[in-house]
Amino acid sequence: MEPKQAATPEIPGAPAVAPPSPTEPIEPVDPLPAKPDQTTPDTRTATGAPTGADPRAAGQQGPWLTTSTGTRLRDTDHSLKAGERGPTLLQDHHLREKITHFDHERIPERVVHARGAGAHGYFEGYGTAQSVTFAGLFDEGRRTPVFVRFSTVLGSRGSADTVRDTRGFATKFSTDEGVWDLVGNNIPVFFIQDGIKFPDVVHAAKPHPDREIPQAQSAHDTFWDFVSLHTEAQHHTLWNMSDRGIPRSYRMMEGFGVHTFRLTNAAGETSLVKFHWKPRLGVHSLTWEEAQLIGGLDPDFHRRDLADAIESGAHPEWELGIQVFEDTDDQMFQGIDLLDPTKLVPEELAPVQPIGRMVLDRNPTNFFAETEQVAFHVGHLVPGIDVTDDPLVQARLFSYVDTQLTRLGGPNFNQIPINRTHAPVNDMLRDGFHQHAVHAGVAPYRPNSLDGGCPFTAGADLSDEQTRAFVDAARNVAGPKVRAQPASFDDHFSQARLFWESMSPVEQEHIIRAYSFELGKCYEQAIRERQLQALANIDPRLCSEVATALGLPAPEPGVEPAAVTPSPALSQLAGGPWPPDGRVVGIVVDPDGSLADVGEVRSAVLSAGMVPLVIAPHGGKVADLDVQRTFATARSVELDALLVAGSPAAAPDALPTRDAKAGAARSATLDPRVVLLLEEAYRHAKVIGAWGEGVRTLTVAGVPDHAPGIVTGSAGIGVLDEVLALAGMHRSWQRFAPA
Ligand code: HDD
Repeated sequence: MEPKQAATPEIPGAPAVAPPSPTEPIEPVDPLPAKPDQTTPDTRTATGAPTGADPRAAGQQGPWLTTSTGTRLRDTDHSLKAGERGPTLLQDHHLREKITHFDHERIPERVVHARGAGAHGYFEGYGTAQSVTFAGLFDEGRRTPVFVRFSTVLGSRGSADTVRDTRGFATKFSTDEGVWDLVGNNIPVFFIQDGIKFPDVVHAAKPHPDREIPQAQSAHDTFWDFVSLHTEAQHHTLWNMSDRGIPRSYRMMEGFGVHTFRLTNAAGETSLVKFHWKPRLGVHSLTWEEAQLIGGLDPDFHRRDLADAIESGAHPEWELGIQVFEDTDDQMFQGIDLLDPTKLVPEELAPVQPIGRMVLDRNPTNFFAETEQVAFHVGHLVPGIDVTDDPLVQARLFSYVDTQLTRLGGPNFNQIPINRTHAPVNDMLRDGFHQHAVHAGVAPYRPNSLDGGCPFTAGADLSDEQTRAFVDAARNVAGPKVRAQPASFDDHFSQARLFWESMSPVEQEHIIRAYSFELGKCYEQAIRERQLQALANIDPRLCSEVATALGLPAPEPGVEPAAVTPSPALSQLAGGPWPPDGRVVGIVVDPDGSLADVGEVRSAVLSAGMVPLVIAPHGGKVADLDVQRTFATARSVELDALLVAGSPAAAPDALPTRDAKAGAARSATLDPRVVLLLEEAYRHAKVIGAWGEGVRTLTVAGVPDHAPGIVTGSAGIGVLDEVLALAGMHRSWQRFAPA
């Protein structure tokens, strides 16, 4: 009989694939059955549950305390000793197992992005991406499970959430065709153009190696030494100095794939794209003072915010969109090099086209098992999505697998539950530390005839989702082997200027203050001066304002500031009002005053999808209201808006106020901690509402009742309605002093 030939894949531009040897079997069959003397262990989870049981329930089986091998135990509080007062015996295998396991509970933290928080959810395609990609996950209405991990970059696992830093935004899509990881950030550009410099930028940004300080921040000499010498980092650094570096919430951040990716459609045509996540709640930030205070008051602020929002049903949501570019030979778009990861493409030039949405609706059950062990990799791609020759992503393709080998202890990290694909796996990878699969058959190689030729390479019909394979989009590549970069990578300032010019005055003012703070923390004069030179090249006013704050002369620009057209989409103040979901509203009450309306207002806040926190002098209950915060535990930075329903008098142990004279007058009638709440909420331009006795509280605390964002009235619900309308803009921006 004539042997059958496997179909040769027809990939446009790709070299012909050699047909298999005529003697190689090509009909799919199962691997050879086990021999009569071979039995596979029962398929059970790591803790003894039959597979198929809910893996989340499999962590603990049965009611009894056992050893790790399931032997029931009678005592776990006393080690086995030679007499009650005698030494412990080496024989105590339970003691040794318990302590040994504990000794090895920690794994190395991620070298960057060590501090993070994760959540499960789903991605739903709109069916609008078909003209550019055949990847099935974008099909209309198709839901794909996702796991997202948000992170800071620089800090250790235990560092504070609200530091000034880039945020990681990594999404694992468990598609029917394999895992796709979109490992992005909340900033669309990167510090370096070539991945070979990643160790340099990270070493510069991490704490100084001699004293291991400062933790989780860029306000130190080595960071500014590097970015001022290495001016391609200036654009990303400017984003970090903007309010993007201190997000209000992970739920209120944009995400970016940063690199340009290459998509292939069912006709085999390719396009270049940039991925954008757009949060439904808008993009919002903390003020720098809030970020610093929260770092001490609640270092877990972002982690808590994400988990609380999901638990309360305020499920965070993003729309995924793409900017699409023609896949030209030069891979340029209107003078912007699409392979340069320090450049963005303004949305006004290439609109972001929505292709699906993502909802995060489930918190992890176990932080270590899921958020810590999740392993992202930019090379986890699915048919229809490919990378480009961007030299940054090329290096990343190596780094992510490599780092997991150490971090997760071997090459089988994709078998850890959180990393397991939802697609069938037949990979010919074998053995290694922590191998969980019991592979049958004798021929984990190709070609073979002993396992019936299995596994087979997949088909080339791009429209057949059941058989199609991942396609390396074919491109012509030619050139001398050099360590070099194109001249188009040499412009380091024009896009930084574009970003600066696109900011509103209040955002520009925040940027000036951020540079003034960070450079003010540097010790080396030469570094400050060099960074001022870089700022002069971005914008002379930015430079001179920061120079004034540092007490240094402002240098002349070394390059002619580029003429740029601002991109309004880059400002966080563009758009709105935004939905208030999951925002936190404090309600100050006076147990001895009128509590009329408070219950009704609290319910209305809840109905609006927000979180009401009743704040009172003491815990427990005030009338029939549960108290969530006392004056000792409440701080305005936790709140998005503040309502004042009463005028609580000073308690005997109230804290002294800053201004002794004014303080004495106020504290006679008002608790100074309420004054502090109001002062801070006012300074941070939060919406404040008051009714009844609360109006007097504002007056006594010195809050101007006609200022923008201050709402007063006689009835709580009327005040609340106005407060909610204003809170949709995040802050009362007019209250910040104009620049
Ligand atoms: Fe990276 C982690 C994002 C450049 C090497 N990176 C990591 C994470 C995110 C990013 C979000 C955390 C993933 C998680 O939550 O587990 N990285 C980026 C972006 C980059 C980028 C958006 C540029 C566009 N990264 C980059 C380069 C290299 C790395 C150029 C190395 C050549 N990144 C790593 C890493 C990490 C990592 C060392 C640490 C932990 C991990 O991978 O799993 O391999």
